[in-house]
Amino acid sequence: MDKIHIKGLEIFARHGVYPEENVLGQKFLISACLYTDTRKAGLTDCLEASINYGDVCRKMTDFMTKHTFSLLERAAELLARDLLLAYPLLQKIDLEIQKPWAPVGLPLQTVSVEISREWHTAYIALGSNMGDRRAYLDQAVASLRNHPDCRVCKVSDYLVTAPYGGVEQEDFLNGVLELQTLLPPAELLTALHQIEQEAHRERLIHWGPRTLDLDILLYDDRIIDAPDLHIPHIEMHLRDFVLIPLAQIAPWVRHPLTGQTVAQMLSALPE
Ligand code: PH2
Ligand code: MG
Ligand code: MG
Repeated sequence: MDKIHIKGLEIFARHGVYPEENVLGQKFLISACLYTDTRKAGLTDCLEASINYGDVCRKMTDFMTKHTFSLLERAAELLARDLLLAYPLLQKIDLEIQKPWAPVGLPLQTVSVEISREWHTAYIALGSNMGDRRAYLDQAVASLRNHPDCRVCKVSDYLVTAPYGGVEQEDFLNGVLELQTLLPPAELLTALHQIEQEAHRERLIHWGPRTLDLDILLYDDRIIDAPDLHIPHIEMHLRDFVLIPLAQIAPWVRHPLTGQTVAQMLSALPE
């Protein structure tokens, strides 16, 4: 992707672990690489088609002087997030904050923290087979829409499906949504669990009846096998109640392990 660089923006601010640092303040230097598609601005010469780096510098300066944090890590984390939320054309940022006068009592050139943060694309499966199923799914979509670090891009139609997996239970209402998120996978999972809790989800029977089930199907093209989180969802390619709604909103998306598109996985399902 194209990049806009800002190097060595000087800001006098009050971040630090030592109380003197919070009172006296010191110099900070910010460098950033802003990842954005500059093609349209390149063709039209219109500032509105790009990210105004002057504006970004002012925003960084305001942010750094308005707050006082102990850690450079904290300043970098929150500043990166602030910028990713403020500029719709900003896809990713590499951000470095230097503290050249760090009071460590030894002669150093500078210390710094550098981080990379970006918008990720995730597909989430929604299911309910207890109570007002539609209201539970709608509430889940609304909760994700209200989450500050998530943007819901597309929501499939909901469909009634027979229970899969052998447990005798009521029919499900299922759907899938596409999300842009700043949350890493484990934090996204925690956010989904919290929304399930708000729907009074109880984990009684494995694969049993539930008010609300939210599963991460895909997260960019990442492959994750942690004890409590498998991405892609291990059975997504076998489940019509996942593939039918997913094919409605993202038929061309590929399974990162098999390379098959959603449309191909759906047509490979037995009748
Ligand atoms: N979820 C399960 C088990 N079986 N069957 C249908 N039709 N829909 C589901 O969402 C579903 C299921 C475990 O998550
Ligand atoms: Mg599930
Ligand atoms: Mg689940």
